[in-house]
Amino acid sequence: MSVKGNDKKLAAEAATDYVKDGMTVGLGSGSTAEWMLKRLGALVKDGLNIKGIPTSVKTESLARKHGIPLTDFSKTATVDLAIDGADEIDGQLNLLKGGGGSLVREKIIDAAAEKLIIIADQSKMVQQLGSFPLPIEVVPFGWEMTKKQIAAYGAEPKLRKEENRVFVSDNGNYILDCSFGKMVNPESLHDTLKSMAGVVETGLFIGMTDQAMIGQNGKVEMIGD
Ligand code: ABF
Repeated sequence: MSVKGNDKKLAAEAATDYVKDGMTVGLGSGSTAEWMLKRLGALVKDGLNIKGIPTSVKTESLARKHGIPLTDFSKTATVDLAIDGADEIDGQLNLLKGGGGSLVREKIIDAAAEKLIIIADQSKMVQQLGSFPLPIEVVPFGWEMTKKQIAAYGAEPKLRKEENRVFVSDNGNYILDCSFGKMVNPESLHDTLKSMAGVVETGLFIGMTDQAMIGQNGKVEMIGD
């Protein structure tokens, strides 16, 4: 395994130390979160009593594969802890997420969590968010007009495709990947974008993260309290 892969694994496993018996756990998406799912599956086999709420259909099927019991918001109103990945993390633990296309359910679950821990390797840490194109989930109806509004605000939105077909999110929506460049004020950008007709959600997660576990060269740094 490459050091990089090992760093993601180390970060993910460090975060599972915060999972306690009886918790409802928000289960993140992405390759780092997959290490978390694997570890939680092993802990469940050893008797850990938790219920997971998955942030994507893919995470749901991985969680089932690892034997993690699942629940949903019709059965619980509390998420004790969410553990999730990110594409970019700045010094204030603001995040740019959605590279995997799961940003809407991720934000619903991460926002509902009493505590949000982000897991990543050092490559995700940035001074300013925005080098990674910002994923924005939009309603398919009139997406061309939504794209036009966003373009007028200074980004070249690209409709996300997968194997030459338009990518459709777990919620039946489209995703526009928007290169705004380095963001001076990500919170204000999010607010402006969110107010546009047709925008469902942006991949900017501002002020939501309690802690980050960052793997680097075989060690894990914990940021936040
Ligand atoms: C997910 O983690 C997404 O928001 C983001 O795109 C992804 C990062 O993936 P990885 O852990 O594979 O780098 O939460």
